[in-house]
Parts: sequence; structure tokens; C-alpha cells
Amino acid sequence: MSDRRRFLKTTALGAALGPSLLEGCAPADPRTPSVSVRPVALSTWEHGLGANAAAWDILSRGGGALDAVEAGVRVPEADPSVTTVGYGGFPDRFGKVTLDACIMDETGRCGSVAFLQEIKHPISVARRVMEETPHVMLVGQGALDFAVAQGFERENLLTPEAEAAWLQWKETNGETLPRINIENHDTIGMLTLDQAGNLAGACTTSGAAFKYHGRVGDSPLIGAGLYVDNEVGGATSTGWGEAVIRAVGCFLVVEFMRQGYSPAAACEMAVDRVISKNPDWRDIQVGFLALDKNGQHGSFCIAPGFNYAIYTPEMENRLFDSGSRL
Ligand code: SD4
Repeated sequence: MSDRRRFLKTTALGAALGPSLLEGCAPADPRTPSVSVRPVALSTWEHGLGANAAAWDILSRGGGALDAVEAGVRVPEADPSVTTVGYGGFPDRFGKVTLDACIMDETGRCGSVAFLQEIKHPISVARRVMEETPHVMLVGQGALDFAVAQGFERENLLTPEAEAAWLQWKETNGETLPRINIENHDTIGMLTLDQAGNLAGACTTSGAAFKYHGRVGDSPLIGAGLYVDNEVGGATSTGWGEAVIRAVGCFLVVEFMRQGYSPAAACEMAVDRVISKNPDWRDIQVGFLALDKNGQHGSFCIAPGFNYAIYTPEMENRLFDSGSRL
């Protein structure tokens, strides 16, 4: 809008509302961000670098945020060296690899699967739930049946390395669960912003290593492990899912951004909420990662050690350390 048109609009509005109501109003059109970065791929942890690269292939050619985010997280899902996501993920206490994932697009559509076995790419099943069913979430055998009906192949996801780690855990630790993000790494949560200005998000994990059979964490839960609102921004989480669920963490981050807080401040405030709901917070890790509508990003976590990968036209796929409370 030209200065002259803005002046006319402001003065007309001023006449209607009276001068006192306009005092302190930002003169700029609120639809025009001051700094805008596009496209952006943002992912948790070092394995986010590979995910970002795959997403960038799509985003840099003008592709959509949803396609990019799905392609991105499929990289660690298929990588057996990533022992916390998809194929090669550490199993539960019965030696079963059970996967959780969800996906959300710029229109608010979302899809999710939980406690899914024998399918290498739960994120793609979650997308099919979103696109091919009237539902948001399918779990367990029902999710597997749906995946098979959709043409996904059943595979053994337990690698020899993951099986060996499970056998060793049974021998040496018995009932003890390794601490997420501290002793074992980690879920991929990813947010993308495309050239058209649309956001999408995905989160996929094998969950807590050696968890109870049937345990579902925050990662497939819309609002807990992932939330996207195209008017505001998106957030995803990593860490001890039970603590994130108690605070409905990612919805909270997005709501703080809606109130005007930066992505970094919103993540920090959400971490403080998690802390206030979890007396054992010093022994757990929770981290949030957020991307706003303008391509600005931020993160915060409880314990040092959480890092994330970002790819923008200016910053070509770089790793950053998150700020932390401890
Ligand atoms: C869970 N939040 O299942 C996931 C695990 C995770 O980084 O994020 N690890 O609780």
C-alpha cells in the first residue's frame, strides 16, 4: 500500500474510531511481514540435515510444503543408523518396533498413526489417513490393515543392531528405561514453509526405547507433538512425550506465537509450562522447535544437547544448538 493510501485509510479509520483508539497502533499493514524468509526447512536433531536436503529439493523448485515435509522425514525413517525413527528404531520391551507419526498441512487437515508395526514409512500412512479417510488417527492393527490396503509393504523393521541393543538392555538393565534425548536420540519433527507462504509439519518416531508394549507418546498427537496454523506458524517437539502431552506443548507454542511472541520466546514459555507440570523435570528432556509464518524460527529445551537443522536461501542447511533451561 502506498504511503498516501495508507494515510487516507488511517485517517478515515481514525475519524471513525476517535483518536485515542488509534494511539500506539502500528502504522504498517499487519499482513505485510517486516522480514520474510522463504522457503524454509527446519528439523530436529542432526538427522534433520538429510531430511532438510530432501525437502529442499522440492521447496527450491517451487513445490508445496506438505510434499516437502513428507519427503524430508522419510529420509531418517528409512535410515537404519537412526535408531529412534522408522526402520532400525529401537523396539519396545517385547522386541517389537512400534511407530508413531503425524502430519498437518496449511489448511488444518491432519493425519496420524500410532502403535503401527511393520511399515517403514508411517508418515506416508499418516498422510493417507488424512487424505483418504474421514478420520484423523488410526492405531495398531487397524492402522496396519489400512496401510496394507493402501499398498504399503509389510517389512521386518528390527535390524540386527536394534535387536542386539534390546537383548543387552534385557540383560543389563531389566526394567530401566533409557532417558529420552539424554541417553538415546531421537524423533524427527519437521516444519516447512514453501515459496507460496504455506506451512506444513510432520513428526515421526519409534518412541521411547524399550517402552511398554502399546505405549504411545506425544509424536502422533496433534497439538502435543506437532501443530500447524497457517495464519501463525508451526511447532514440533522432541523428548519425553509424557511430559509434552501434559502441557499440550505444540499447540501452546503456536498459541504463544499467535499472541505475538517470537518463535524462540514461545518455545521457552512452553518449556516453562512443561516444567511447571512435571516435578521430575530435571531428569527429563523436552525440546520445542517453531517456525512462524514469516520464516522466523526458534527453539528451547530443558537440558543442553538438543540441536536442530535449518535450511533457508541464506543459511544452507546448518545445525544450531538450542537454548536450554538447565
Ligand atoms: C516420544 N517424543 O515418543 C517421543 C520421543 C522423542 O526425541 O521425541 N525423542 O515420547
